[in-house]
Amino acid sequence: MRILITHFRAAAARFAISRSVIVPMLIGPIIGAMLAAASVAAQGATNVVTIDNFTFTPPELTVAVGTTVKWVNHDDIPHLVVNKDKAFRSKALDTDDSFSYTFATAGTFDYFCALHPHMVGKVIVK
Ligand SMILES: [Cu+2]
Repeated sequence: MRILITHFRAAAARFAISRSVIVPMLIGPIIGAMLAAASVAAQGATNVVTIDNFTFTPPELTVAVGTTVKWVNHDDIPHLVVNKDKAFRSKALDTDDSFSYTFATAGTFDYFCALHPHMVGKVIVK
């Protein structure tokens, strides 16, 4: 009987050790995934160009190659986002419509609104 209890205690001790190793192994990737999701969200927030009162804000945005930029129209009239060199062109964006473009190559991308050509902006991709 004594041998049995000793054996049980040893097994319990092993279980405690293995649990202290396994739990961080399971939680680590979960926390990592949460941090990765948070950093993607933060990056997304900085890559939005808003259209308000016939103005692109920010008028000039610098991003890394591979970044997606999203334009959101907050005006109550339509606007377009058209690259001067025809790399991208949105459809007419109604209120709260958005247009996204992923910049795969470095360069300076000047753009304007096809309906209101005095509205201009620029994305610099490095
Ligand atoms: Cu416009």
